[in-house]
Amino acid sequence: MTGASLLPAGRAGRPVVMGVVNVTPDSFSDGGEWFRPDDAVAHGRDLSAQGADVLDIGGESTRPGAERPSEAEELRRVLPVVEALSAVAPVSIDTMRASVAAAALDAGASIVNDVSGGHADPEMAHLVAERGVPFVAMHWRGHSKHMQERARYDDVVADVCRELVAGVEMLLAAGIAPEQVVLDPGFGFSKLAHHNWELLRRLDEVRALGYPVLVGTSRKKFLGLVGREGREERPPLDRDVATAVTTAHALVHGAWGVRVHDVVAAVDALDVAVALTGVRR
Ligand code: PMM
Repeated sequence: MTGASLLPAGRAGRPVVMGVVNVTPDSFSDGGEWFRPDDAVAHGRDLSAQGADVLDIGGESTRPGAERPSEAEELRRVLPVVEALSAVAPVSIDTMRASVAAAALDAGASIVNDVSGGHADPEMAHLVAERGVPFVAMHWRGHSKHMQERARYDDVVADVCRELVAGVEMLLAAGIAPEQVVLDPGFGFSKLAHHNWELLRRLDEVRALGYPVLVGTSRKKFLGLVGREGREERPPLDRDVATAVTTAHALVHGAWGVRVHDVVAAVDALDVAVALTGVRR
């Protein structure tokens, strides 16, 4: 049986702009900046006022090598922020734990964003099916501690697409409705710089799987390496211009949404891309 998709739409012909609210001490680009709940809530309000259509709240850093917080600690970080920001904008909960997703949905979140695509916690797909909410399923090959050892592909786009399709089959078998599924190729997760570029270049092949696609390139390492041969990589906070270029590219290649830290830059880039190309969502 199919029903209506509960996925939000972007404004003014833009894809959905998902603003990142990391309630973590150790995320790679903004770790610690919004760790206090009041700061995270104020930041989310700012992102919403700047044009974010969804606020993506996470309490676990997924930077390469990161240690996982306990479940209790993750809940402590995200719940007050989810509760406060759900009154401001639609909220997605960025978690790999079904228990955290359940508590966040109870607190007002309306989308689950799981960087493991339901693979890290066997309860996740059942929970999402039961709640009937949209689910962002990202391409994933293992927890952050070891993920970069798994960045080996024959053809990164074909391999990622095949693994995404296998993941969707598992989600649908658990009872998730296909119209609630969003796919994400997982930029930077078990990917080297050239893998990320190839996935961006061939985003149409990910689109061709028939599901809405979320692009999460914001401030990632490969954007800090570009044009820096022989010099240090650009630090995360200096990657927003590069991110904006990939954001415009995501629109032109049919992405449903972009997950970004700098919402002002993303909205600007999308408006320019719409005006320039005539492509709208
Ligand atoms: N990247 C991060 C965290 N969550 N979720 C999705 N769906 N896609 C991503 O690419 C993604 C994500 C890591 O970035 P951050 O530490 O800056 O939040």
